[in-house]
Amino acid sequence: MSIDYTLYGGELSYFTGKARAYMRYKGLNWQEQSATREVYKTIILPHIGSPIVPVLETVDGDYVQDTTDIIDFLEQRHPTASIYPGGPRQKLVALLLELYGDEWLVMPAMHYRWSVLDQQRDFVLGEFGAMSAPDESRENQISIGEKTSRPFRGSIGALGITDETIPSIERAYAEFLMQLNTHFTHYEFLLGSRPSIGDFGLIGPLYAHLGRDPVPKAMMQEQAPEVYSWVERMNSPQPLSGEFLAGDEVPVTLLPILETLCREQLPDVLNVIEKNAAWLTDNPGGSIPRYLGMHSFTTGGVTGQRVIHSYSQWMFQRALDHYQSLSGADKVGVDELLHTIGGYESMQVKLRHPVQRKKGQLELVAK
Ligand SMILES: N[C@@H](CCC(=O)N[C@@H](CS)C(=O)NCC(=O)O)C(=O)O
Repeated sequence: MSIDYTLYGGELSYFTGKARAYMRYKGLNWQEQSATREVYKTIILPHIGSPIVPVLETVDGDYVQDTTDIIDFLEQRHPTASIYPGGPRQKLVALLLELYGDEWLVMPAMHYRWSVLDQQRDFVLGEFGAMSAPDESRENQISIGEKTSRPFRGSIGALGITDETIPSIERAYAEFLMQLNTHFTHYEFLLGSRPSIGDFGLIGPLYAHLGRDPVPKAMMQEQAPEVYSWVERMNSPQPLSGEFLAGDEVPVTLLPILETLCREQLPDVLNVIEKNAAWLTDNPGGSIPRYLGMHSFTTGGVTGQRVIHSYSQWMFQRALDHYQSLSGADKVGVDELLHTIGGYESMQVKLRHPVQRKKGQLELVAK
């Protein structure tokens, strides 16, 4: 029997974990292939133009890059058991938590992979080497991983992970783990017994890095065993099963996490939007560089500098478009939630320059 989809990625990759969990939940006819040097050279670079994973290939020879686009492409083809809740509150929460997993939890994920490398060196470097060269000996994989992981290792300062911010990143992550652990003592997934796009956003950081690399995995198992069980559920789901909570309910156990998201991440995203708009005003019709210099951010009460990731606007726009399409009782219900979690003001932003992705490039353009 031919395979409908191939996902090129790796067990160690943040975003491959997100797409993989989704494809398993949908019960698709698919396979995963390691993004070896050969795959980068013959498939990823020619079709995507940049060395990035994961990439989805269809049996018809279509290629999709970016987990959000991969998921939406597959959702259209396989709509049964949609991972987008129908209720306006739940849908907003799911989209915001996808944004949080994709763009904010990258800090603890990269910190607990690279700042503690001395305690998990052979595992982490060996995994990089195993993805590029699965047939090499472990010893050779470690030395290959030493080279191929350099761009990732070298990026942590730009992500805001420095001696000054590390204690606050650790504090914020410990608090998040505890809050999520409380949530998962009551619920199977974020919004009931069915995983939503929010669950798939969170599994990115919480599997490959924080739930698999030895140091943070031990921490999760010890401090947040219910979160660890959720990671296992996400990786071996009962396909197409479960329901979202009735009555568009947002569990109170998610509120503290959403409050942190609104307080810490949304100011960062709003500043990205300003920077993107200024760039587009100066460069009409241009493709916004992926990184636009550095800006301040605050986590765990401490302020640092991190890269301005232009892409964050595109992710946030998904939540914003949903919110700004609401009216009547739906809007009233969502506004009540936004006031509770401190996100109301941020969601009133008017975009001077909405952005979109263009096939064949990673840089965003004006819509
Ligand atoms: N937003 C993208 C990001 C993909 C991504 O950042 N992949 C990492 C590995 S997990 C990578 O290949 N990064 C290289 C790069 O960003 O150039 C997605 O959802 O797929």
